Amino acid sequence: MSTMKLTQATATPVTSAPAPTPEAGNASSTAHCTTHLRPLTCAQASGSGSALAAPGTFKARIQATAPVLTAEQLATYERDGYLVIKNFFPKELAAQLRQEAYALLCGLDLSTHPLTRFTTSNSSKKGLSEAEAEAAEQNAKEAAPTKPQLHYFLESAVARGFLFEEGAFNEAGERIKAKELAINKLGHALHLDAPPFRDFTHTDTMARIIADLGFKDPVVLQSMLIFKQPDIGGKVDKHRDSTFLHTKPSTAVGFWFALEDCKKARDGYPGNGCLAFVPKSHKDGGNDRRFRRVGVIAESINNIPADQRKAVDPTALRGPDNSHTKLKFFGEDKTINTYPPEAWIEEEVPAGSLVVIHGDVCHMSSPNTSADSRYIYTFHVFDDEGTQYPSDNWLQSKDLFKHFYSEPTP
Ligand SMILES: O=C(O)CCC(=O)C(=O)O
Repeated sequence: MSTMKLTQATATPVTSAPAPTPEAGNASSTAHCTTHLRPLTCAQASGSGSALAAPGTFKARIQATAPVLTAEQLATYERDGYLVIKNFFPKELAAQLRQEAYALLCGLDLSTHPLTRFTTSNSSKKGLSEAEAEAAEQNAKEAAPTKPQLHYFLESAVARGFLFEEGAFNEAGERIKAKELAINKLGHALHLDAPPFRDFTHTDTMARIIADLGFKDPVVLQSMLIFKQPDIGGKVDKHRDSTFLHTKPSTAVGFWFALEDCKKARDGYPGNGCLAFVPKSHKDGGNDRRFRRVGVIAESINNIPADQRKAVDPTALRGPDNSHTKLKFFGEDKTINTYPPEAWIEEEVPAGSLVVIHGDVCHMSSPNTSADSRYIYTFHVFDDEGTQYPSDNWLQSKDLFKHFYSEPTP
């Protein structure tokens, strides 16, 4: 069994939070990572305080709360495969969570990091000349993660995984951005190991929304902070979440929260990386593509009784043995590349917005070449009732796939 040490957020309550300013070109500097934070109370989000600390099953909890989503919102989600709720939570809370996220970046210890990068760029060889295909293959080989980098990524299911932006490195492979401006995303267990994000995930309001969407026994699979760093924020290629979080039947849903304004390109401003969707594509039935483990396959979480999924010691969370695991794409998404550019609807949203994303809807986000960041927090759930979670999905965790509200905070 292999694990990574988790470190708790060390936010010092002080009064002011200076805006993060880059120290361009000085990659080793942490001079700007001096943000002090006010303590965060997510009670503002729902009036419920730390929801995980409250005992009671999901079913019992939602009985006491009224539906949050209107019939119209549910109809929009059913029709389009996504739902935008602008101003869902207070801007002040978005700003506080943004500070917490920044503090986590500042806490990154680079001394043991294998510099794993995150990229979704697809170099399909279709339509390329032989020379271009060869070059694409060579690039893919060079970009392929080393074994420690892959291991770090797999372990991020149960730990804090900081994944770098491609653009944070020069051609010689040297890091050219300060660490707090170099990380693409942080995942995938913030909903349990980072208290502000844990509380924000497990509010009564979120439980109710998840119930409104028809969930009977929701399980939080993963959570992420995506930073879309200024100038170098990588695009997220066209995809459907069911490629990565495959379940039978397909029940994965993403909840995506804007911690900053997400702005389209206009009047010379290049945009900071809005989400774009193909409405109704969740019903096109075109996706057989899956990102799967090969080699050692994890034990299916469906075979692990819920009461045994609990982490006794949250600093020693268990994942499977990832030491010989490889990851590969299988199958094809037959329709995602057939949608013309005008079918992709870009969604500009202010900080404090929630976007609900069906696991089968085609979506993407553009690169960020602006001077602004674009921080978001997101988590994904699937319905454990009547749903199989395959043991060869990339994301495996024996301890972290907890049932929403199933147990008190450790
Ligand atoms: O935030 C982004 O840029 C992309 C998010 C996304 O694609 C997802 O959460 O599935």
